[in-house]
Amino acid sequence: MKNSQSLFERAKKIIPGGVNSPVRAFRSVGGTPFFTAKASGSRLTTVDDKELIDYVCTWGPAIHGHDHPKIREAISDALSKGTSFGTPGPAEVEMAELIVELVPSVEKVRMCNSGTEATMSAIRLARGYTGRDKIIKFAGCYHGHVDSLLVKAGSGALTLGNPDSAGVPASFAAETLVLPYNDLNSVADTLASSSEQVAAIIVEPYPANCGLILPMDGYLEGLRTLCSKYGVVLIFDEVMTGFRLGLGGVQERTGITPDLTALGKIIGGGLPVGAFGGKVEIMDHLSPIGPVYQAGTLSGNPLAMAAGIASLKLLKESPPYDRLESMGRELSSGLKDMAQSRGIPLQVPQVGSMFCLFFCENPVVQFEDSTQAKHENFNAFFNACLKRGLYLPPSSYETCFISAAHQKIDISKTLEIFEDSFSCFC
Ligand code: KE4
Repeated sequence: MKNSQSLFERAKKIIPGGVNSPVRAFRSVGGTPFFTAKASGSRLTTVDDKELIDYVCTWGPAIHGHDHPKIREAISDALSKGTSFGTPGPAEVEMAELIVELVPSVEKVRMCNSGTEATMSAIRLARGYTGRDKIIKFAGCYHGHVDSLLVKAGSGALTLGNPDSAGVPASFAAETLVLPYNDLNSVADTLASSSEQVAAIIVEPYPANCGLILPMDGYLEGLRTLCSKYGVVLIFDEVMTGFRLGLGGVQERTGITPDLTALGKIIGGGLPVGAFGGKVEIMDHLSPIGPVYQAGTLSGNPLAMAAGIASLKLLKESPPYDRLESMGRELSSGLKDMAQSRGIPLQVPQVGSMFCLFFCENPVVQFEDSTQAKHENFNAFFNACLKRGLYLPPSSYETCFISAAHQKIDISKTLEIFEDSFSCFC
């Protein structure tokens, strides 16, 4: 009989932890992870035949909800012509033109197969372009499982208590300087003393892998000014926020233009994808025209391109961002009111279709603040919601996503379940 428990027992025998990505194991929230049988719109259906309202949206890609007919049709059409060519194909040109058109910083772009590849390649490119070795990242930010970026990382690394992963040589980690987010002085001091060694600053402009943290006024502008002053490449990791918070992501919302941008998730329409792009003078350092090597068997895969192009065209044709913002505000203010009326300390930072729950008294402006939140309260609330048919990300260091497939009925049902789930604190 196929149910989550039996599947998980089988999986644990042959897949480390029973999962192909650690955060899926529910290690921090407890219990057995459910296995998904199918997904459609705003809902997941588990192999135990339980329907859940989904606020993970496969960690971001499903901005249109699951199994959107236009995306399914695009994949099916591409499939009829083959699955992979290993040569240039027309869909790669169309995808690149869309990204260049929509993302302010991108003059040229290279496709790859994951957000990790995108950030890894952007870092290597910045090092090759500047001839410098060190990079600056921010505590709690997660940029995929790149050796040089698994230093004080967020997301699953933080969730499972290994923000500095084993297996990363000290010599590699030594090239990564970790500073606190939202603290411009620390960046200014570091660059004043060692800018000639620093190739790049990589930042999630709105960190969403240690919960959701928003920049203080002037912070991102300050990073831009400092990078320009010292010739340091500013990399915005918009793997999560790209096309999620607007067609041009955070860089369009803020008017701050990085030198390079990493993308992923939404641009693949649910299929494996990544991309990095930026200024021509930097991008032209990439092989085959430049000295920085980067490659991929399945980069620009025709099925992923078809799904991604359909996803981006849907966003262009009818941008869902105002409705996503309104649903985000409704859920975050509902949660805050429910907690306040019960005297439960809760912060619910929200922007667009992204929000998270920090069970703590004060607003979270830095990673350290997020570690002070009561994670046991999040875990209890997560499980109370799940029991009632609501799937939040299984870690207080992740961020919830709303899709354009969420309807009023989902939002009102969600608020009902939130209300009822607070009983877990009684
Ligand atoms: P992937 O290699 O997982 O496609 O992308 C890595 C990545 C890079 N940059 C940012 C800002 C990211 O959020 C991610 C991946 N996000 C996590 C969720 N927080 C993916 C989920 C998982 O690891 O299973």
